[in-house]
Amino acid sequence: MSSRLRLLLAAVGLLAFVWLLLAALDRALALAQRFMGLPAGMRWLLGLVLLLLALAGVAFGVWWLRPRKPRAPVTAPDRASLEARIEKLREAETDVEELRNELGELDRRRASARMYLAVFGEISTGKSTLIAALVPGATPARDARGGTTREVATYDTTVDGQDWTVADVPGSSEADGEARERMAREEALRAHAVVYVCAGDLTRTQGEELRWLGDFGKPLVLAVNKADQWHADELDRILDHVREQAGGIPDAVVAISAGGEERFTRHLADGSTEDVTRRRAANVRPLRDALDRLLAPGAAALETQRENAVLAGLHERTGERERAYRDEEAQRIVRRYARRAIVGAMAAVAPGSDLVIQGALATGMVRALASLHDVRVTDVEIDSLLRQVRMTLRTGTSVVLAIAGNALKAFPGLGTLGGGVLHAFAYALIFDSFGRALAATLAERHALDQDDASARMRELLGDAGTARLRQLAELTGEALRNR
Ligand SMILES: Nc1nc2c(ncn2[C@@H]2O[C@H](COP(=O)(O)OP(=O)(O)OP(=O)(O)O)[C@@H](O)[C@H]2O)c(=O)[nH]1
Ligand SMILES: [Mg+2]
Repeated sequence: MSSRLRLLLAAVGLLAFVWLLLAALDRALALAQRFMGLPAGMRWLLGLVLLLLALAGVAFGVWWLRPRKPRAPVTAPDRASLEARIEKLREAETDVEELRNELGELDRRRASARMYLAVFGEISTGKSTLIAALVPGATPARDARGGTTREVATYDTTVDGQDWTVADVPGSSEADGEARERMAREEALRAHAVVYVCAGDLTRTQGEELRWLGDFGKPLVLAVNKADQWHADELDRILDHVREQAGGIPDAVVAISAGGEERFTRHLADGSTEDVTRRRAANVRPLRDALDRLLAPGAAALETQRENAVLAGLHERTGERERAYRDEEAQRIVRRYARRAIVGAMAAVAPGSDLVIQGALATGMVRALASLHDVRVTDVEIDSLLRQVRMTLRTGTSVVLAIAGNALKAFPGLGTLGGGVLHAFAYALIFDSFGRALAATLAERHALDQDDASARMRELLGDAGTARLRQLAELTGEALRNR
């Protein structure tokens, strides 16, 4: 663009701005004049309203710009309640060995009075190399291929009179590494402090992992490794960016060079070549300093956060077991009641009559499922739920009977069982759909949400996959033969 054109544009812009300014001034003056023309009472009222609006605006600004509190650390349930839950699972013959071992490890580490440090991060970021530099004398497995550290390996050492155990945990974010990643995370929870190693800008997964670690509130250092790869100004830029990405979650962000070995091919004077392995110079001083500062309170002082993190992790894992146990138990309950409904149907149903859900059985199933999920239900609630279920059935009878009819054709063995099988199968489908629907509602909402249960039931009644129909056909056949 020529300078003349630019000058012209600037002049036009300036004129437009001045014109706008004058127009705004004119408008303000006109408003002021009208304001002054108002009766005194109105003037006061309007003035008050304007003042209130201005105050509200200021208050909103202050609230918006308030300093944000850092996220509160994850809260864990107390140990006694966790132990009680684990004991309950054990009584239900669930394998809880792993959970109890974790509690044992918690105590063992507390009693040892050692400082536990976990080195955590994605594959090949240099964790094993870093430990070798940080804990002289240790020789962890190192390799240029991703995923060399398969198991949690620990190294004992003494730093300034304090006994340390450093854990080298398997690299996360590796294909097929889900179990390994879980192991890594569990080890990170067991440590007093965590060093998160990366080798450049953080990826989204790394950012998430860092946030997850940060939520436990234990000392956390983000170490940007392989600093030797960059020039000083480039490193500064990367560090700034990583700090920004980390968003204040780690207690410190440091650049280090763990060292490691590099291989290259040397060309000799006689024209031949040889492969040479050379150690890179290591510099982990900034990490050492950060750790000295963060771990200064000592293992005992950092024990509360460590215990909190372990218990929070255990709470998650126990919850998973509880859910799995409840799912299985709910299936058993539904099957038991479906079987009873089949037998009951054969005894009571006059062919051609409506499908009326058997009240006592249905009530029994609702109670059993609610009690499994620790949800209290009253008789009134159960009655109301059953009323809604009956209504759903009234409109769905033909669908259910059609499905049952098709099932009789698809599984010819059922036909040999005599009359009434159609209804028996229909009841199997009804109880199975009702039971599954209710179990899902209870598991998800921890309440007897009757609308949700009915909606799920309608869906399950109309859409019974082949596998489910086969199961129900088998159940019907079995129940009728053993009658
Ligand atoms: N340039 C450079 N390379 C490094 C540095 N530290 C480690 N490396 C190299 O990075 C590669 C991976 O190092 P490891 O220590 O095995 O990485 P890791 O994180 O333990 O890997 P996994 O156990 O597989 O997750 C090796 O080739 C190291 O030589 C460093 O400071 N600078
Ligand atoms: Mg490793």
